[in-house]
Amino acid sequence: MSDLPVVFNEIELSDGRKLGMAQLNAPKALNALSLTMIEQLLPQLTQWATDETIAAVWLEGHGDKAFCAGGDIVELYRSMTEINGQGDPAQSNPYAERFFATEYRLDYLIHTFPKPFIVWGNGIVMGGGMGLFAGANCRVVTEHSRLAMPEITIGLYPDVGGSWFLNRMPGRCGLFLGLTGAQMNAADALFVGLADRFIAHEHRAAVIEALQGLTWGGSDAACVQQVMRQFEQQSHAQKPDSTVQAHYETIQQLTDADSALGRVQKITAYAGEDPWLKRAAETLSRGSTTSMLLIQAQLQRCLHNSLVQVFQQELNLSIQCALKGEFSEGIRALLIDKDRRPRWHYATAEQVEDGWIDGFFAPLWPQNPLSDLAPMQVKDRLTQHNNKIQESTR
Ligand code: QUE
Repeated sequence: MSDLPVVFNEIELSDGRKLGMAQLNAPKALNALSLTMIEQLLPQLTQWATDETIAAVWLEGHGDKAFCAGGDIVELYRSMTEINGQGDPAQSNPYAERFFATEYRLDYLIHTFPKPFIVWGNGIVMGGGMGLFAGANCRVVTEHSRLAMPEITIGLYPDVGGSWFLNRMPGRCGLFLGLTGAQMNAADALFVGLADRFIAHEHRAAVIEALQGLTWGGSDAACVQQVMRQFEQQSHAQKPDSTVQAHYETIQQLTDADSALGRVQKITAYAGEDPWLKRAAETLSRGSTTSMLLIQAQLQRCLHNSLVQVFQQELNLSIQCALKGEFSEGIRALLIDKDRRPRWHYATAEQVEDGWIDGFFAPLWPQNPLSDLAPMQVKDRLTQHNNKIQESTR
């Protein structure tokens, strides 16, 4: 097996074109996204996007445990402490800027990818992994899928497009999932619109073979869907029930309050016996008091923003989080010292001052580093289209 952090392959299809395959290859770290992985993925996926010999892309993780469990936050911790940490609060963090800006560029490319983009979301799909998953146009979940945005635990907020996709879930499910880091299964992901197909994991190799053997013609997207539909139909028996759907009314009640603080109080006061809701309430109550309010402010601010604006705003907010100390304290407690006793900036959500939260939204740059973000150029799409017509009339 290869030692490269992302393994790329191009496998031949029956019409002479190829399927571009990318495998995250850090199974011991649950395929957590490192800057190296991001910087390999971005140029290769960009090339595949315009390469006419590539019909579709397949993204997966090595091993059975995880597609991708998050970002390489230990390396971010180093950038926040060893380099900047002594003395005055840091004014900038070039490593974090490079990490988040490139990660969001990659996430955005997947959201706007001009051909079928299949993500095999088996096992853990969390944080940074959700960023790679949520934007794809063919998102597969399996009986092992566990999806979550658990950033409240580490003093961050649901980034990687979370400010976009949480706002697009039924009712206040996105707010609840973002505040509590609650885990979703495959059926939950389908219910909240985060996944497109349920396919049992045992079919993975057969799905790839079916794509290889497929008689491609007409729309590539429709060809891919035909294969996916066929395997989804064979997987029905293994599909779990949706926990989120079962608790929908409770989620609506627990999040129905007049203020951000009121919603935190209502969820954490949950006194029922359901283990999933109990765990959600506990994760929130132990989470960063700053994140509790930051998450709600961010979702509100992003409600009517474009996807480009959302990634630009997330970049600003993530770097502010990297500068203000709550994020590094969360990583320290969870992954560095492993004492699981973070000393949050404020002991309770009631004590958090408005000015502290407002400060996270202060623009860091006269021009956002993602100000050039745009879908693939119209002329590139036109070139693709014309090549296709030429080919079909040949
Ligand atoms: C909350 C989080 C993260 C987390 C745990 C939480 C997160 C993240 C990781 C993670 C996972 C696997 C790794 C790694 C980090 O864990 O964002 O280095 O190998 O990336 O409770 O937000």
